[in-house]
Amino acid sequence: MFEDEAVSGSLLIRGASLMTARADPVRCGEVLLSGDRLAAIAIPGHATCLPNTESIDAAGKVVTPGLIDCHTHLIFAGSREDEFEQRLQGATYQEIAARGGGINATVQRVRRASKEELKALARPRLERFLRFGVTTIEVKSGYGLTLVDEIKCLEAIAELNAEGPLELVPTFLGAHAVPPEFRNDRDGYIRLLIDEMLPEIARRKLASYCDVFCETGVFSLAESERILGRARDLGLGLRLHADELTPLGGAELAARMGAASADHLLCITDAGIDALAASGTVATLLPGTAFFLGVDYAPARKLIERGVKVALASDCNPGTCPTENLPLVGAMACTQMKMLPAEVLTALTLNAATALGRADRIGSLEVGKQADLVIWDVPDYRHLFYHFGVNHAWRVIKRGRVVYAA
Ligand code: IZC
Ligand code: ZN
Repeated sequence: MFEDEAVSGSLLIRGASLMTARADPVRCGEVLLSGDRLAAIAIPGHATCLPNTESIDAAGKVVTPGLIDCHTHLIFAGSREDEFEQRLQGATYQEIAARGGGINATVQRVRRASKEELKALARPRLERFLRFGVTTIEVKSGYGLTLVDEIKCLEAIAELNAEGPLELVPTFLGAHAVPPEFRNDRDGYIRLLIDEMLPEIARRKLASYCDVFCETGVFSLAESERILGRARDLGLGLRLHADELTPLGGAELAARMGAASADHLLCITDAGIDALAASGTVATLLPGTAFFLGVDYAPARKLIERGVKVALASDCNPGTCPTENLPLVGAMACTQMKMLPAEVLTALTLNAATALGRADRIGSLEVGKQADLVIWDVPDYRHLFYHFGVNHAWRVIKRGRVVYAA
């Protein structure tokens, strides 16, 4: 996709402010990459003498871990600007879905698309993510809703992951909606999910996680529990679209089932917050969606103050958040949810890595971790969210290689 500046060997980044996501900012440090790993950090004047070390002068710039987007619906066909306009005129997301629009409108398009077409549609989206400093991205299926079409989407994710440079984490979201052919037999669709789709997808190792859209009119709390229980028995990790539009108790369910993440939480109750605080489940907030739907934001401050680990993600999808601009989502988290810039950066890196079960390998600048990082052309990390809506990424480095240069 881009010219490699460093194919292997060592790379030294000099003179930048470092935001490690683990410790306080380092004003002027150095980062040494060796192969695909971080070999040393913040040792000015030390590593420069290593032989065969290429170096990048990043004076006056900021280095952070590569951003991680832990909630996207990247595999889709078509677009839904008609619904966007209808919502501006007063229709709600649920009303549009009830008349056959919404998720099922995208399902019709995805079923007609081939795997190659889906991959071709996804590549420019991935490239936009990369240019905004995103180096790992969770991707859900969920617009196929038949065994064949869900496998087509999950295989597209696996093949895009193999192409690189972005790392993709696959999630099976067959429980995204009840497809039209099961409108009068929703239990039949749930049995299809549990008896056929989940076992086959687990057998083929096509998904790391199973997710469910737990929402009034979509999948109930009891249905969500049945589906997630089966997924857990098959060895999949769990995530949940929880308390997005109505307070159903999804956060409590996610916590009780040991889910990696409970997502959205616009309508989370105090009991839900307590349940998340008492569990290891990450709260993944998606302020771009609240912005795009024009609804109230999730209670980020309350979650943080009660000790819940908060991640932020884009929710990139054609219905409720068509964007790849993850730093802009971070700016929304600041201005609309009063998260501080440092909290936002942690939410977009280390906490997102935790939400994807990969915090041992990615999400912070630590010796031994994978060398995924971004050099931003800003004088201070707060500019990432303060000077909002534009792209500050100057170099994006994945597994030790420069994969994007501004
Ligand atoms: O296509 O509307 N909320 N899933 C759950 C979505 C939004 C995506 C869509
Ligand atoms: Zn979603």
